[in-house]
Amino acid sequence: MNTLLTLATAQPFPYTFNPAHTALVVIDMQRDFIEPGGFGASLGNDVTRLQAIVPTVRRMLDAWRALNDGKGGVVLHTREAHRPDLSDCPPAKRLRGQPSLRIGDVGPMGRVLIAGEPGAEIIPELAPLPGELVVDKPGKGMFYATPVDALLKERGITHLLFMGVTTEVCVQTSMREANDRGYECLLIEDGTASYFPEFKAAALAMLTAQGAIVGWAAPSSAVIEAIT
Ligand code: TIU
Repeated sequence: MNTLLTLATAQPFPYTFNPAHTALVVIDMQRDFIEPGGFGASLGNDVTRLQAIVPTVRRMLDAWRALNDGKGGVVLHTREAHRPDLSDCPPAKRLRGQPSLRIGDVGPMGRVLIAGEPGAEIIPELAPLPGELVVDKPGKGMFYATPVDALLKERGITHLLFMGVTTEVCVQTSMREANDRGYECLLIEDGTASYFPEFKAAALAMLTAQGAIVGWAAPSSAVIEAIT
């Protein structure tokens, strides 16, 4: 689909994008954040709040994958995952606080937040399809120490639609990094979740304030209606 579309109800004002130059970004929908026994739970969080968005994320993904007669639009999945030798995990990150399991420790889903371990995989319901981009990132933002900017530029991407977890940590950081690099960003508000609902609400408000200082927000239904 190579045409300009406008989401008239986007906040804080209408958002215009061309699906041919837009990537759907799915941040860190990994077992380690969404299932019991992973990194999110080890930090003391209730993971059920994150499970609630899975059907919505899947519906949005299915609609995006149906673009271009089923060939799909550009999809980027990120994973927060470190190398097995932890050379890309600063001690400041690993040693912070008193989690029940630290990054690299062996938990019920293998070594916590380590690339290749079961817990670091994207949940099966949202598994990437062949041809979709999958990038491991050592930080909260998807541009830090990753090839994401080059991968998007090679594909002519100028606009990003964000989903994933958690809203105020990896999603917000990635959206801010993208905004600073000149991408026009929209957060799909029912396709993102936080362990803290008040933080999700605050993140949505601060990203879209001051005339879309970081970007826009809209529900998945508006995006799906526009592209189908
Ligand atoms: N703890 C928390 O809310 N989030 C993270 O540690 N990583 C992501 O958001 N992916």
